[in-house]
Amino acid sequence: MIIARYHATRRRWGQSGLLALCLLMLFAAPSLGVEHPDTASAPKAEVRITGKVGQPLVLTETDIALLPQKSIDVSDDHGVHANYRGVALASLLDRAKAPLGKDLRGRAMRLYLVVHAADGYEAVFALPELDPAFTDKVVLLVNGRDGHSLSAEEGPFRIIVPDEKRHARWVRQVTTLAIEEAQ
Ligand SMILES: Nc1nc2c(c(=O)[nH]1)N[C@H]1C(S)=C(S)[C@@H](COP(=O)(O)O)O[C@H]1N2
Ligand SMILES: [Mo]
Repeated sequence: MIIARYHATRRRWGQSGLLALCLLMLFAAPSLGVEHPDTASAPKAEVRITGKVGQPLVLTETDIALLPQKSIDVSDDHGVHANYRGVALASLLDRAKAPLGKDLRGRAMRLYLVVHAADGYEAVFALPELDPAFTDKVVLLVNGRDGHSLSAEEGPFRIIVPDEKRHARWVRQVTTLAIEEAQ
């Protein structure tokens, strides 16, 4: 008698457990999926360093936060004051083992950096423009403006070239830093 009731209870629980699982799969699973429609269209907060470097990297905002942080006051392309926060491009290239300092000579002088953006925009820097052994000017990869993350149009990452009169190399929506070699 007791055993029969036990089996009945177990069966009931077994059935409702199965029902709960089906409902979970039906309603919860799509939102647990890897590619949620909202996040799939948003640009990924990571930067790739590829090409002729010793150590190609994919860096997240967390990785970048571990590098020495710099902040700079500039006027944007509309004459509006902005305080940008980020890291020197040189420290990113150094982490990816690009030739800098004493190693930036000989064949390495044919190397250049192509900054790629999500909209297909590209801009080039020669490595000596970025290397503290060559220049005191600091080109930055920033992910903060006036204490906030960058807007979707501007970020998540942007290049800032503080002393450049035109802003054509202030690349928005940076996705990849590629080291290429002149032929
Ligand atoms: N990804 C991307 N970055 C870009 C551009 C672009 O078309 N795409 N235009 C550049 C030019 S020519 C200028 S003058 C500045 C303008 O900066 P703003 O969009 O913040 O005003 O962005 C630069 N960065
Ligand atoms: Mo421009």
